[in-house]
Amino acid sequence: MRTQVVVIGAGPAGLLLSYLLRSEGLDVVLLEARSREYVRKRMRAGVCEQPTVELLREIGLGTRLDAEGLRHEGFSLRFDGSDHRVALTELTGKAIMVYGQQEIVKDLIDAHEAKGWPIEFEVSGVSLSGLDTDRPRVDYRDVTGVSQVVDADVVAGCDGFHGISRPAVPAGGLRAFDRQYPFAWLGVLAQTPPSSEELIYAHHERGFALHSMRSPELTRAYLQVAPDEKLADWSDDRIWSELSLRLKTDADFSLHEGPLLDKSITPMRSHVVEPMRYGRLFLAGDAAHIVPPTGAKGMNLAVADIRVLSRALVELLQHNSSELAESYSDTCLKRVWRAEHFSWYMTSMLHVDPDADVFQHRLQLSQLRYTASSRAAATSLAENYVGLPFA
Ligand code: FAS
Ligand code: PHB
Repeated sequence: MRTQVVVIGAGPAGLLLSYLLRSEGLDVVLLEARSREYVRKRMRAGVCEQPTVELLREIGLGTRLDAEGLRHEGFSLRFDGSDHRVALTELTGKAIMVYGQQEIVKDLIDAHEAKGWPIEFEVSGVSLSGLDTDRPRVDYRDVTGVSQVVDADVVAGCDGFHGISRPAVPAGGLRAFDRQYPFAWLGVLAQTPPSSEELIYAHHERGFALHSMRSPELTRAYLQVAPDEKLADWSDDRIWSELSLRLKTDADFSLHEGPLLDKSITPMRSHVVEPMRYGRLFLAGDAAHIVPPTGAKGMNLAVADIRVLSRALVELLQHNSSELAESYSDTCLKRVWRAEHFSWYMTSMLHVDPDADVFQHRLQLSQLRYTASSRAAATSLAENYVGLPFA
């Protein structure tokens, strides 16, 4: 088989890249290891930056997002027993949209199917070769188990942190930067109306807690837990009790409990590879970088990468101009490192570090109190949170 671009992975990055390239008339093969149903149901990110929302609207994928998404103009930092609102829209003129990542994935899959653009689900044995030539090759087995070979002009590694693309780069081809945090997030989806109209990021001596939502009927919440925490040790009652303790304020706040529909534990790490390219392999999204989810940047960074990569590949493959492809990695890494710092900053300010001393704890509280009392500090946080303008 011969194509222009093989995209590995049908998460937000791979689906968006395939959609943008095919919209420009390029030939694409999109390979996904998991089933269509699994991909459509996988719950992850919840917050869309304004640039992400604007891009999805521009390409005709904003209808359901605007109908079902929840526009938010602020969120609360909860510490010292009270709420301190970060007035995002008043400070920046922008807003976020709470619209689950799995909804964006569904919209992108539906858009592919409406246009007859195939997605090969349930592939296996994907392997890459010839990445340092102008004719890279992708071997895989399709859903029926039949071996396939694709000769391409370019391979896009959109297969997430645990994919095969980044490891396909020979030793010395990439430099990795990594930081693992001494905690994880236990996340739940609950069939109960949110207990607050806006997100609450709570700093508490027992650990961080986040109150979010997916709809007027569904609450999404997270608890900081130990990195080796076992889900089996967390009954529904224990989860609600801990959330209630950590979200407690001096004001009247009552947590609406309800049946838990989903529970998961996500490790926390920061990771970046440089460059985000090796020959004809371009890495995007979690395949190239990971951020702790405290800053709600993961999925939004993937979208930003793809906006750059799609333009670069159209220029390269339709107009034989390699300038944007040559600058792809440098262009993306500027935004990546800004998001890495912001995510580290939000994580460090809000989580209890089990190895921290009293001095570090006092610094953390001082940062929170300064952010809550200084318009300049709050504006800096807000402009990063709503999403800095695309390059
Ligand atoms: P993804 O990991 O989403 O997609 C990669 C795709 O490649 C997957 O569908 C996978 O099945 C496929 N794949 C892997 N190997 C393959 C192979 N060999 N062949 C073919 N396909 C292959 N971000 C936030 O902003 N907020 C959050 O709350 C948040 N929570 C998260 C919770 C979890 C458990 C995880 C893992 C991540 C979370 N993130 C969050 C980050 C997340 O949203 C990512 O940033 C986002 O999914 C990145 O999208 P992709 O780069 O497309 O990678
Ligand atoms: C979510 O709703 O899943 C969510 C919101 C904000 C974050 C992380 C996750 O920072």
